[in-house]
Amino acid sequence: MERTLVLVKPDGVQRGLIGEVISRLERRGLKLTAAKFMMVSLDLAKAHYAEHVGKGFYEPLLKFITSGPVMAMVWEGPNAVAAVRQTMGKTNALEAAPGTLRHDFALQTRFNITHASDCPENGIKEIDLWFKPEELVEWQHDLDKWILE
Ligand code: FUP
Repeated sequence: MERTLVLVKPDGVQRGLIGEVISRLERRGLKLTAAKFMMVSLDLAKAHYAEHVGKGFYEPLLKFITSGPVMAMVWEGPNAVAAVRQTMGKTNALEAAPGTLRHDFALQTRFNITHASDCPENGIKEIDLWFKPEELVEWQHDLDKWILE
């Protein structure tokens, strides 16, 4: 089953949206596999956003993601990466479809509430970066029989 890393970023935490994000992913039928509430070290932030080194928004992005606690999670399900990205909406909240988290709770790009892995390969890499293997919980999601074909 596919897994994806989801972060409720410092703006989402400060705005009291952890529950909203979790609730939407639960209602969607995805399965929570790991979660931790944590401060992000500069090293972790740099590793996570390595692809953006040198871009104009890189330094402000590092400052933002290390500015307060984040809720880091792993969610699992068929096509979990695409499903979660769909629930989040486009990176720039102004382009996010109505009903998506970013549309409903954000206006611009930096303060866009959540992060979610953008492809299955990055999902694997990011989960490896943020979680130790023993932090991933294997459990039976009994509702799967009403959600998964
Ligand atoms: P996403 O995969 O949706 O998180 O988006 P990106 O990996 O392209 O960007 C990572 C983060 O950088 C975004 F969530 C917000 C920030 N960003 C900006 O602040 N300005 C930009 O022009 C692009 C991204």
